[in-house]
Amino acid sequence: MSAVETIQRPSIAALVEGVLNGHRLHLARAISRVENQENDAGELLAALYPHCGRAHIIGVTGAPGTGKSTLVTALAQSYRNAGLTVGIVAIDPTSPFTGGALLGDRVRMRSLAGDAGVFVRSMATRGSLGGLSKTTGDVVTVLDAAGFERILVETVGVGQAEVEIASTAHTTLVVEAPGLGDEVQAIKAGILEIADILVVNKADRPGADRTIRALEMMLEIEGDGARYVRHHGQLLRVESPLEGDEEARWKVIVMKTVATEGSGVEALRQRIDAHRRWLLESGEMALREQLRIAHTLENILRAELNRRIASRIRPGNLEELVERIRRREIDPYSAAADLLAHL
Ligand SMILES: Nc1nc2c(ncn2[C@@H]2O[C@H](COP(=O)(O)OP(=O)(O)OP(=O)(O)O)[C@@H](O)[C@H]2O)c(=O)[nH]1
Ligand SMILES: [Mg+2]
Repeated sequence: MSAVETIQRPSIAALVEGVLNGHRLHLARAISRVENQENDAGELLAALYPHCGRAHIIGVTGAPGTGKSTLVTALAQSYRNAGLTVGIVAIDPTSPFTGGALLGDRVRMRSLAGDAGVFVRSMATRGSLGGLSKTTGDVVTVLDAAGFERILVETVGVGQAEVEIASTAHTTLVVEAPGLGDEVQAIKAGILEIADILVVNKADRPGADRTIRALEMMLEIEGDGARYVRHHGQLLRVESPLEGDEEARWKVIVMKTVATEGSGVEALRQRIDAHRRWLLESGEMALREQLRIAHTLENILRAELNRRIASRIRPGNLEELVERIRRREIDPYSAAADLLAHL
């Protein structure tokens, strides 16, 4: 490798050292390598992983246009004022054909530009079908290793993948806004149950109080104890130590914000911090960590299996197999078993 190539493409060791020492260029490159799923991304992540586990990860999800990016920016500023460093990962749902929202997010987040205590990364969802959850988790791993104390992950709560990402955070905010129709979007999308904190943003808009009342009513109907429903991954089932303990459980409440003006944001940050303290004191943090780890492991296994299966199927072979199944010469179950047997 020539000297120029070495500069353009630092070794894993150099990248790891750069990330751990907070060099932004190395951090950006490490994230790119992870995001593009380059061959040595696994090696890079393995080297960074032992330095992880210090960040508090906050998922922010909700219907399109509820003000998530604005709120994330305002929360980041609030954390900066409190002396904490912040990493931001925004999953950009922009269709591959337009590419517009990325710029919008960047413009809004410009107020944080030039601050060494903040790192913002927008991720395109295109090309990562099925792997979005893994890639996001990997980018969070890099930011965690780099020492960011709070990591905010913005996803649009529309699909299973986005909901999954949000629900693997330590604290999950579900953002709602008035004026998006009569229905409460979070209820419609079925994402209410992943919320640790419900936020009604755009509280300056007409109908805000009605939205708040609707959510509070939902919380009452949903009743107590429902907070534990999500505590099972596919590989792991965990039981909350607080199951059935009314007094000790976390109370989901509805909070009001006007993200554009920053009002209510300070109180929201304090509520997030209260949730973090509750997680630590109640023993729930260990539980969420178990789930996060199980989730990570599942994602890695799935990605690796996919890679191996793809490498077993030579171009043209799949078509041939499909054709044989179509002619009823073989069934898809036996065909899959055959392919897997060769792994
Ligand atoms: N009136 C009012 N407008 C707001 C508030 N928060 C955000 N907005 C505006 O709402 C629009 C959407 O805000 P974003 O922060 O991009 O919303 P988002 O949820 O991130 O949008 P997507 O990522 O596209 O789903 C922007 O024009 C914001 O300026 C608020 O509290 N009040
Ligand atoms: Mg956004």
